[in-house]
Amino acid sequence: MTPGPASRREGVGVVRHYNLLVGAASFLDDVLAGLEAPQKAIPPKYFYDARGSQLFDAICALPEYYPTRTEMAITERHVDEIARLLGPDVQLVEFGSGSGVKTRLLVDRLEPSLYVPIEISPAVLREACGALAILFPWLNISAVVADFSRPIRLPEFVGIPVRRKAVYFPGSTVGNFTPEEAVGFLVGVREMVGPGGMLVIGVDLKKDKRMLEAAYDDAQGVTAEFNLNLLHRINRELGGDFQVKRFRHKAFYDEQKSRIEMHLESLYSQFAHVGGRRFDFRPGETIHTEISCKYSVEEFQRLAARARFHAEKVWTDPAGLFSVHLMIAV
Ligand code: AVI
Repeated sequence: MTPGPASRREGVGVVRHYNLLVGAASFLDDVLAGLEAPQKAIPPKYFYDARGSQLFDAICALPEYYPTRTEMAITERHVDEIARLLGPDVQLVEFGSGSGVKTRLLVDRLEPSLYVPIEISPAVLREACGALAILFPWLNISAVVADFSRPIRLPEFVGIPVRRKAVYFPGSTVGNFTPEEAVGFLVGVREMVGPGGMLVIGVDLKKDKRMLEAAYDDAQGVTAEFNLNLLHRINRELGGDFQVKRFRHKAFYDEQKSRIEMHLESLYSQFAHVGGRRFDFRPGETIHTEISCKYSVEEFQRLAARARFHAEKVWTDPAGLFSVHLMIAV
């Protein structure tokens, strides 16, 4: 371990790119398997092609979609404390880094010795890293294209002083896993950071059903476009022939399961072809595209404890809409 400079800003960073997507199940295989199931379903990771990522950024700016601005406000307010608790010479791994806008605040204060964004869309990752390298020329970046809904083994990043590994997982993306899947994911995070490693994670909180449903079915129809883009993507990339106008976006809050569900609902009796196969739809039949689980602070802490994360600190906004947790791997 060599001591870092007083401020990393004096140095010049290096940007490296790694692709761990090789060998992953293909879009076509997942779509075919999903459309053959009794409840048709497509994994939400396929939302994020270039168009889907743009639409997601537009969702984050919608008046109804409170999570992004609320989480940003919490982070802005407590970023100094977060940076102090994480300490110096941190290897900061971010899951689902997207456009990288949320990261800037933390990178600026923390000055990590290495920043490792993990993102499924290579184009989005490349653009985000380009922008970060301009803003923070001193920052070492090892950018990883990978699907974090499956276990990931990161390469060893040598030659950079690291006192602690930390994972940053903002946006309540953990809510897109079922609680059981979330525990499995957190076990993987724990193995990645090792004992004493940290996790800073954004978690959306339970609240009024109307507010939740508005956030996932906005008045401008951006979330509807985001959801329907999956069918356009299948048509574009897999030669599918979905008549997208014959489907509608459907989002509702299931209070029993404490989760938003998003579906694409067939408006008519119809069929579509993908990969040479025909898929039939009854009127009202849906393709399940996403869940977004909501937790109380205590529920999430109990869930993380199952993956042996100790809840060190939690911050929420005054209205109790969203939470940011700092957790330590025990
Ligand atoms: C990325 N994820 C946390 C978003 C959410 O709120 O579950 C995705 C999203 N889907 C519709 N709107 C936003």
